[in-house]
Order: sequence, then C-alpha cells, then structure tokens
Amino acid sequence: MIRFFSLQFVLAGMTILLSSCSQVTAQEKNIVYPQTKTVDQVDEFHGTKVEDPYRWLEDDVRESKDVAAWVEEQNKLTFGFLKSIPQRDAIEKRMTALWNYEKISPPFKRGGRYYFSRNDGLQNQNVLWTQETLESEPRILLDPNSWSKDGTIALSGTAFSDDGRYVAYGIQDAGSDWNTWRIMEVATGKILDDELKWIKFSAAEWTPDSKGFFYARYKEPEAGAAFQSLNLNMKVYYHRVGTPQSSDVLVYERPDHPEWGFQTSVSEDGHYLILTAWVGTDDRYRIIVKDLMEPYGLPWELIDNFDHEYSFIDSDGPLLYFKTNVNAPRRRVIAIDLRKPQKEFWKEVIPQTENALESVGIVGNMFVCEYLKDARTQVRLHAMDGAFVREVEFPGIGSAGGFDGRRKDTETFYSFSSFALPPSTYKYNMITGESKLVRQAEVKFNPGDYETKQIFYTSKDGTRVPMFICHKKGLNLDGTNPALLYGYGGFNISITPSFSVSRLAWMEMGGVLAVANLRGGGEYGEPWHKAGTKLNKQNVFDDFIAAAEWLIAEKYTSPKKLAIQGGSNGGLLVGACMAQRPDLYGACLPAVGVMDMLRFHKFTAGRFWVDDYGSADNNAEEFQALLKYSPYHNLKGGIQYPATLVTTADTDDRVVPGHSFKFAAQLQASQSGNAPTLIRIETRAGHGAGKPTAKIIEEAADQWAFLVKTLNFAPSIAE
Ligand code: X99
Repeated sequence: MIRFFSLQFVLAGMTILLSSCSQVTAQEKNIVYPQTKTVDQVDEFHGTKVEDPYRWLEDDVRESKDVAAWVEEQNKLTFGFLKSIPQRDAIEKRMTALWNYEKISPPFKRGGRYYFSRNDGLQNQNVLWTQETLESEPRILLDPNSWSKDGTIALSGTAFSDDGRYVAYGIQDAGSDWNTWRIMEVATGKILDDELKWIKFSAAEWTPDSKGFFYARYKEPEAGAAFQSLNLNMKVYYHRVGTPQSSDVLVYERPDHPEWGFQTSVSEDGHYLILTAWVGTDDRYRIIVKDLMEPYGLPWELIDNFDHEYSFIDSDGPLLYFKTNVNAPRRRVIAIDLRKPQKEFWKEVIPQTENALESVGIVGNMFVCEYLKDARTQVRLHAMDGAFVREVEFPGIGSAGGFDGRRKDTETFYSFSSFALPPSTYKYNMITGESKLVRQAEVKFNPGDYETKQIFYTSKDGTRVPMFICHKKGLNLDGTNPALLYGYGGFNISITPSFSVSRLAWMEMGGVLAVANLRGGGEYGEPWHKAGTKLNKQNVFDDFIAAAEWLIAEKYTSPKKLAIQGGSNGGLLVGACMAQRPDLYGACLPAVGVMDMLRFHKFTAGRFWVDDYGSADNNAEEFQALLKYSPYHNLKGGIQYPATLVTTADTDDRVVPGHSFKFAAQLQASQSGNAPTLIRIETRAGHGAGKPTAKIIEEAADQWAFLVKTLNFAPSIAE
C-alpha cells in the first residue's frame, strides 16, 4: 500500500514528456499505431540505471484518464484490424458450434447429497446442481448466470456444511481474485444475510457442528488500490452463520510476519484445524495445529520453518498424514503423530516412486495418489498402512481428474480427457477396482480424425524435454503447416493433455498443436521445477526455443508458419522468446503475461513469485539475470519482430495489465518490420478464472483469425 502511494507521488512530481517523434508507422495495411507518450523515469538497481519510459501505463485504468484513453485507442486499432480479417466470423461461428455441447462435472457427495456443475452448452457460467441420489431428479442450486446480464459474475468456490444444511459460496466479480462469500440454505434455497468481503486465496472450512467456518482474509484496501496494492497481513477468522463479518472471531494472525499467508483445513473427523502458512508460490510451508475439541488450547507450530512442503491430507486420531518433499524430490506420504511430533518419530506411509506425486486424497479408506508419468496421469491406490493396492487403468494418453470422496465412500468419480478426446466421466468402485463409463461429452467432431503423440527433444544443454503433438491424421510433413506451440514453464505447474474446443478448432483448420513440457514445471518433481527458476530461468526459454527448432527441423512447420502461445508465466515465456529469437516465429500470442521482471513484485500477488523469479531489489545477481530476459527491457529498435497480439484484461489483479501495456507500447515503438503488433484489452475480465463463455470464444476467435492472417494461410472452416 505504502509503495503504491509513493509511486503515485513520484509520478505526480515527474515531468511527463510528450514524445516529440512522429507516429510509429508499420507498412502493412498502413497500420498507424497510437502515439504513446514517454516519461523520463530512470531507476537504479545495484548501481545500474534502467529506463522505464512507459511507467505511467502502470496506473490503474479505473483511476487514470490517460491510461483509459490509451486502452480505448489501442482497442480501437486492434478490433478494427481483427474485424477486417475475412475468416474472423466464420471461425467464431464454428467455435461456437463446437462449444455448444452439454458439460457435466463428475458428481461429488457432501452432507448426504450429490452435487455437480453443468453447462447446457453456451451458458456463460456453469450452474451448480444438486440431487438426493444419483438417480433422483436434479435441481438447480446456484445459477451465476442470473447474477449479471453479461455473465461476468462467477461462482468461485463452494463449501458444504457437514450436516448438509448450508452451502457457503464465493462470488467473483469481473475475474478479480477478490471474492465475496455468502451462505445459502440448501433445502430452501434461501440466501442468508451473511456477506464476507475481502477474501482472496482462501476457501471456507466448516466446523463439524455446521455452525460456522474458518477462512482467511485481507484488510479492506485503500480506496482506488484494490486491484493493484500488495496483499499483506492475511488473518484467519471463524465466521458463525447468521452473524455479521464484523463479529467474526480472529483465530490466527502474525503481525510480526505480514508476508505470511494461511490456508485453513479441518480434519474430516472435525478434531483439528490445520493452518498451512505460506510465503510464496513455492511449496514450502509451516504447519500450525489447533485442537478444536480443546476450547482452551492455543494454536501451536507443528512445523516451524519454511523449508519443505507439508500438504495436509487427513488424520486418523492424532496421526496426521502429509504429502511432503522431505528427503523426496518427487514427494511421498508421511504420518506425524501429534503425541510425539519430533522428526525422528515421523513414519513413511507411501515412499517416493520414479514419478512425481501430484496430489493425494483419501476415499473409502484408501489413499488415492495421482502421479505424473511423462506428464500423463497415473493413479495408484494404497491402503491406510501404505500397502500398494492397485493402479487405475486409463484409455491412452491423457489426463484424469476428480476422485473426490470421503472416508466411508465406496465409490468415486473421475473424468478422463485428452487433446482430441472430450471428457468422459467414469464411476470407480473402490472395492472391486472397476471403472464404469457413465457419461461421454458429445462434441460434434470425430476424434478418430486426429492423432496424438509424445516426442522427446533435446534442449540446448542436452536435457531431454517431452512434447505432445496433435493434429489431423494424414498431415504432410513438408514444412508448410501452420503450427501453434504452447508452453508455460514455471511454478511447479505441469501441463497435461486436456481437451479444449478452441484448440480443436485450430486443428480443424489444419493447424498442428504442440505442447512442450518445459523446465520450471512440475512434470518430474522438484528438480525439474528448480531447473527453471531464478538464475536458471533461461533454461525455460532455451527449452521453448529448442521445441520450435525441433518442429521446424522435423518439417512440421517453418518459422513463417509457426506461432507461439502462453499465458501468465507463459506470457513471459512468449515475450522473452520473441525478444531472444524474433526470427524463429511468424506470430506470437503473449497473454496476461509478466513482462516487467524488475517490478512485478510490487503489485498484488507478485511478491509471491520471487520464489520462481528472484528479485531485482534484493539480489544483484538475480537483478542481472532478470534484466537479461525481462521482455519489456529486451525489445530493441531496428529489429523485425513477428506479428504479435498481446492480450490482457482490465480487472486482472493477478498479473496487473500494466505489464502488457508497457510491453505493447515498447513493442510498437521498437517494431521496424511490417508485421502488426497489437494489444487486445478485454473489459470486465481478469486473469482467466470466471471468464464468461462468450468472452472466451470471442477472444479465441480473434487469436485464431490473427494467426490465419499473419501466418498467411487459407483454412477451410467447417460450418
Ligand atoms: C499465484 O500467484 C497464486 C497466489 N497464491 C499463492 C495462491 O501464492 O492463490 C498461494 C499459496 C498458497 C495457497 C494459495 C495461494 N500463482 C499460482 C502464480 C502461479 C501459480 C501466478 O498466478 F503458482 F500457479 N502467477 C502469475 C505467477 C506468475 C504469473
């Protein structure tokens, strides 16, 4: 907060120079870019001076008339360009037709009832349904489509009380990370007066008496700073149903450590509140335990350092199960006995395997362990004593998810999907191990027309990197195909094969889809993640560039027909790779990216990413590494940059849109070639979560139309 206002102060006192040079002109269709004013802002990092000519574009578009005018002008240019592309509307029409199928999540059981989310095809937001048994008539419980006309208010989370009486639910406005939580009585559909505000990065965890729940929140931000200021001083509260938020009970706070955040969990038996303290995006946690059966018992630190991951799974009496990376870079399951919590008494329940353990739940008194085997899902079941029971069989290359359940359940549901395989829902019998297909999404295309494979290529330093490739059968490897290369490469996040209508539309048009599993992700556990962080971040870009080179060498495509795409940390990836190898691609789609690596930590959740990126302020070596690849700082005049469509949104409070604004302004000023360099700014949308279907389709249609135009191909577009 303080930093934000001091920044405002600096800006107010600074001379804003209107750049005297004439308009930047690109020859293609005589694109005339809006003239973006520059300022003489210079910052010093460890003795090095760095210019930041577009600093003013960091101001919140709601607060600054100048930024609002810039956004309007850029959007006018961009949408004008996109609308003029002849195939634009046919692409949107086809994508809408493909999108229009019934989507139903695997059902899950809470408080004696079943719940599932459903979308009848093109509804902007999924609807939450409930039914008494799997056979009985379902009814609508929460329909976010009735909350706004344009579908921009979304359901961001749900928590059901153990007795089944209440559902607490999060409401997300315009894609912001800020959530307001409310409570509904399930039987009557009555919405209570309770309204909990300024919640982000938190769920609601009911106590077993169903009288209230734990949650974590931040203080109400200063006026005008809600979407930009740093998130500090998270506190844990207990909310009792039927009381105002102002009387919520403060359960835990650490004013001595404003940077700590907290996740709340209540053990399934209701005995313990487990607080997981975190300081960044790395999986390194402290664990604080509160005995809920002991009214006079204080919370105490079971784990008192941030050195390792301890993800709470559940408990058996005083025995707590955690997924951990202690002495196991690919993770394992341990049990800690609260009666003798010292490390020497910890017990290994499920040892580390050759595959990375992603998540663990307990259903039907068995551990359901989801692993990644070369970025594909593998699920193994273990008894409570750790004995291996069996593996769940899946049909081919793909991703499985679901497996929700409680200790006493004898069945669970999961869905399985892949690039050219829409999700199918299976019922899984925990006792017999039988999987039964219960629902298959009906998308109007033939999966048999497509082929998916996984290849391994060699990166710059010899590392073997996996990549999925999917396209229509019968593809000619003659170097002329349009290809889309996607990557993320960070934050221990694994990119697994999944179904996407927009990607299907791309492949229908004859496009090759390539998804590279770059370092920085979690595909092979902690070493793979760490090899793409801080001073090693360049490895991620090297992996992506090597993927592009492989696709070209193997004649899948050629530089002029190759597009690269990534969002968020993947937007950074695209930005860095286009600055480093502008010759290698025909088009770039950096979405909601982190583009200024010297200042990302000063806004909203940016501080948490120092775990992956390091910090220009704290460390001279890290500053040098960041300056070397920061997209905004590495665009240079006199270079022909590939066609670029930067995308962001006005209410992105995860990665503030100023990153994309500054990058686009610098790119337009640097472009010496003819290729269009445009920015598309979505309104009433955020980082991605909660985005209405209509906006998702419009944006994807714009991106594919941009690629058709700039990669210069003439697809046949199905009706
Ligand atoms: C986040 O910034 C999420 C923020 N966040 C935490 C949580 O750091 O929501 C955290 C810790 C513990 C519980 C809950 C939370 N993320 C999520 C990163 C990538 C992510 C992000 O959004 F790790 F997946 N980024 C945007 C990273 C760079 C660009």
